[in-house]
Order: sequence, then C-alpha cells, then structure tokens
Amino acid sequence: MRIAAKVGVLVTGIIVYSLMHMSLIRSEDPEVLWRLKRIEDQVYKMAIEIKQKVREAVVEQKMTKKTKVKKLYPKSYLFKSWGAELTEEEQMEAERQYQEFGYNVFLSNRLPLNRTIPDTRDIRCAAKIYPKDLPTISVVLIYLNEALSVIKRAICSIINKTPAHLLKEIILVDDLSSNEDLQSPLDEYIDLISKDKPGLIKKVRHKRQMGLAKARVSGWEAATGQVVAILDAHIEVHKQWAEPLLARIKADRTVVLSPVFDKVLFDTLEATEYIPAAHAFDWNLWCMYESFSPEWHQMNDPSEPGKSPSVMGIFVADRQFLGEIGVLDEGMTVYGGENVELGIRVWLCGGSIEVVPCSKIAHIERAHKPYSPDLSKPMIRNALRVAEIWMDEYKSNVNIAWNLPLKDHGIDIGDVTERKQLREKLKCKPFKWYLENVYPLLDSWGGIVGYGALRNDLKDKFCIDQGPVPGSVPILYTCHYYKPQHCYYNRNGEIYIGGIKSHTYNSNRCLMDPGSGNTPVLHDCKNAKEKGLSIYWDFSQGNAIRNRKTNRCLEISQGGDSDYHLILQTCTGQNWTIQHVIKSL
Ligand SMILES: *[C@@H]1O[C@H](CO)[C@@H](O)[C@H](O)[C@H]1NC(C)=O
Ligand SMILES: *[C@@H]1O[C@H](CO)[C@@H](O)[C@H](O)[C@H]1NC(C)=O
Ligand SMILES: [Mn+2]
Repeated sequence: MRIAAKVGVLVTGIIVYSLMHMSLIRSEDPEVLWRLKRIEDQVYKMAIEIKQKVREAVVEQKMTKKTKVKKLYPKSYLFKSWGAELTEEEQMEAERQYQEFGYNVFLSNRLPLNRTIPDTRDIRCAAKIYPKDLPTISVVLIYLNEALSVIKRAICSIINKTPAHLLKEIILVDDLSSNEDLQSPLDEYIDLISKDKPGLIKKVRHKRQMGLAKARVSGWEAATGQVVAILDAHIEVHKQWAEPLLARIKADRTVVLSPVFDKVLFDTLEATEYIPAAHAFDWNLWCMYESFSPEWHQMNDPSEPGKSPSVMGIFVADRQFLGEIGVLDEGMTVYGGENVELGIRVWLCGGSIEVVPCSKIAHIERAHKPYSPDLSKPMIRNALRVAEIWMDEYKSNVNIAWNLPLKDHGIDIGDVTERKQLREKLKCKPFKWYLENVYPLLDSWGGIVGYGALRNDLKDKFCIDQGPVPGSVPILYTCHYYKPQHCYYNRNGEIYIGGIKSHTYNSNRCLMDPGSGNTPVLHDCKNAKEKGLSIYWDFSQGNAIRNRKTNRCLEISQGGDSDYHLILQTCTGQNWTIQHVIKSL
C-alpha cells in the first residue's frame, strides 16, 4: 500500500479527500445516526487532544525535575511530537531505527502486541449480522525489512480478530529482508504460536528479491483458503475486519475488495480515522483517494460498500477467481503500478472492485519506503507496461504524464506478450469502456498535441516556467525539465504551463494575454473560458506563439539587467520549440 506515494499526490489526495469529507458533512438531509457518529468522532478527537495535553504536561514536569535532556535530532520528524523524555542513548537508538525502517520501531518494541486501537467504523457496522458459514481466508503478509515487533503485532491482531474457524492460515512472505531478527527471532514467535495452532503460520522466504508484484503472487500460490487477503505486514486489523469481506465475496465471487485503512502515524503510532473513499490514480499511475460515486452518496449509508476504480495495494479476493483473471502481472519489477493494473484488469475482464467501509485495517504510514529511495524509475517502467497492455489509444497519456517521448524512450518494459494473450483469452473490454463507465473522473486528455519544455529558438538554454508560487506570472528560467516547466499545447489552442491535471474536476493554468501591459499571465482555464479571456494561441513546431484574439506574440527580450524576460509584444518573428510532438503541429 502506498498512500503517500509521492508528496504531491498525497497533497492532491488530501484535497480530494477533504472535499469529499466536506460534502458528506454538508449532505442535505444527514441521518441522525450519521450525525451522532460525527459527534462521537469529535468527542474522540477531543479526548485524544486532551490526553496529548496531559501527556505533554507530565513530560514537562518530568523534564523540569530532571536535568534537561539535550535534543540530539532537532530536525528529525520522529521527534517532532514524540520522545521528549528520552535519554540521549534512547534518542540515538530511536533515530537509528527510524532511519532504517521509516517508522517508530523504538516505540513499537515497547507497545503491547495486543494493544487496543479505537473502533472507527460507522456505528451501523457493529449492528450488521453476517452469515455463519462464510468462506475461509488465507492472510498473506508481504514484507521487506520490516521491524520484528511490527510483524508480530500484525500476526497477533489477525489471530485475535479473525474468527478461528474462518482463518485458514497466515502466510509470511519475506522478499529477502536483510535484518537478522526476521530469521530465528521471528521463527521463535512462529513456534510459540504453532504450539497452540499448528500449521497456522507459514513462511515463504525468497532467495532473491522478487519485487512487490511477484512476492504477492508467491503468497497467493502458497494460499489454500477459499479467499485470499494480500496485505502489508505493517498493519493491525480491526475488530470484525474479515466478516464483511467474506460475506461480500460469498455473495459475488467476482468482486475484489479493499478494506478501509486507518492511518497509523509513523512517529506516535497512534491510529487515526480515515473516512471510506474510492481508490484511484492519475496518469502517472500514482494512487490517490477519490470520492465515491453520487449513487453511493444517495444511499446515505456510509457503511455500504462503494465501487472503486482500483485498489491501493492491499486487497482481498476469491482465491480461484483471482487465479482465473491472472493474479498480478509478474512482469512488474520492484514496486508500483501493479495495483492499478489489477484494478483495470478486474473491471475489464469480468469482475468489479469495491471498498468495504465496515472492514478496517490500521496501516502504518511510512516516512520512507523500502526497496529503493527513488521509486520513480520502477514506477515509470511499470506504468508504461500497464499502458502498453491495457490502455489502447489512451496509452500515450502515461508518456505525457511522465514527460517521456512517445517512441524511443529507451525504457525496457519487459515482455508483454503473455499478458496481452491473457487479455485476449479473457475477452476483456476496451479501455475506453473503463474510462466511460468506471472512472469518468480521469480526464482522457483528448486534445493534447504537444508537451514538455517550451524553448525560444533564440535562447534555447531557457525554458518557459510557471514562475514563483503562489503567483501567476510565467517566467523564463534555465531549463531543468521538471514539472514547473511542463507545458502542454492543446488542439483548441490552449497552452497549460506548470503541469497538467489528470482529473476532470481540476482545472489547469492557461497562458493568457491580459490585453494591456506586456506581461503574460496564467489564469484558471475553466474560469478564463467562461469569461471569454484571451487564452487561445496559434502555434506550430518551430513557429511563433501568437494570441488569436490580440494578435500579440509571446516572445523574449533582453531587459536593462541584461537578463532575458518573457513578454507579449507585436510579433517580431521569434519561434518556439516544444519538447515532444504528438501529431505534426
Ligand atoms: C493482552 O495480553 C495480556 C497478556 O496475555 C492480557 O493480560 C491483556 O488482557 C491483553 N489485552 C487485551 C486488550 O486483549
Ligand atoms: C521563424 O521561422 C520562420 C519560418 O517558419 C522563419 O522564416 C523565421 O526566420 C524564423 N525566425 C527566426 C527569428 O529565426
Ligand atoms: Mn504499506
């Protein structure tokens, strides 16, 4: 699971998420139960805040009594709101473990394995009655360099919170971790459990690193239950997490499910509530939260499952059905994209995806991820692979999103013949159907004809850049080819500067001639269109950028400071080149 796949995405996600949250609160006729639930949440939050204040006061008292301990890592996020009472040695140990794992192992090692986490489900969930004869479940935990106490807590919660007659086994898949304590110390814990429950825990350890997708497939292969849950190992399941999932799969074996994740903060390990939402992605295939459909909101029952375009990574499915549709793409490497591939494939090849609000899992939000410090390389490779296999005429959108050329990008995506054959064999629907019926919020980017950095032929070391943020004045800046310099030219004549949005509910920033002065500006495209502002330009590769309404050109000129500036003026014949062209401009 990778909620915080990228900071930018996270921010977008939070915004989408908060918008959704607000619309829930503002819903026109909120049910009494739902209101009570909100009040309960607020009381719960206040209680946490009060606890925190008391704790701080106690710590402060201790601190003033003792000689004041020096803060060794004032810049470390680990100590932002935690650890004030630690000795210097303890701080060193905690920081070292945090750097290694990306979460607070020091604290995890000191919390009970069976700690209680708040029940954050909608109150309707506890009242639901599930059939007795549900299918059995195999729980697969995948990990790479996970802290021992975190894995133990995951196992402990699964055993305590899953009805024993339904829990077929727990399969631990170690994708070649390097930390020693995942060898014999973990085996000792497994042996301890095996005394009571022989064979319940199985361990698969890879001899070479497989990457996330293959590791997950190997867990599925080892599973024997009717249903398989593929989870991360840095989780704790909530009370009654399994029953709603198993009941839903019993009713329809073709539905692939995701529980709702509460966020366990990486520093304090406190579990905080997340409101159920659909799991979606942008054209980079980074994942994000998205509002459930209007139909779901109309039901006015937040305990009901909602349709979702994809999964974040963790998922639960009928074991055999998952096999029939090809489990996961084993041609994926390292990390990323396999969750989106699953989402698209399930929808196109005869199944569907739902998020189940009554099934909750607390998931530690890592401050940094294993496998590799920079995951964008494998992300790009896997995204191009998804595009090639599934996205038909929309596949260039992935290239556009990553600012790669359409052809000869030099990235090896591996052999896709087998997966393409699978698509044929299963008679899967075209990607267009997915866009129209499952994920209409994803903008199909139909009109883009050129993208990437935009340079003036007179000075090609400089690129158009969105300029200071906040702010709406584009500038000329040394080319670095990152997002602030990503430009897009649309068939209808719009020029977006500083990135492009993947979703139809967002708006891009359009280059505009304000009509007076000689400074070009950026303006919200939707708003500009409504107001009839001058955002349409004539441009073709190697030619002038000329405003259709004012007839002025976007050009550069040397100022008194001898620097070059971006200006609007009567055309003098300056020409521009955009990095990538889709159709001949
Ligand atoms: C956790 O385990 C301990 C020791 O077995 C037990 O005394 C305690 O009641 C348990 N706590 C919970 C919340 O189950
Ligand atoms: C711009 O391109 C046109 C032909 O497309 C050419 O005639 C003109 O000389 C170019 N301008 C400059 C400044 O190079
Ligand atoms: Mn995770």
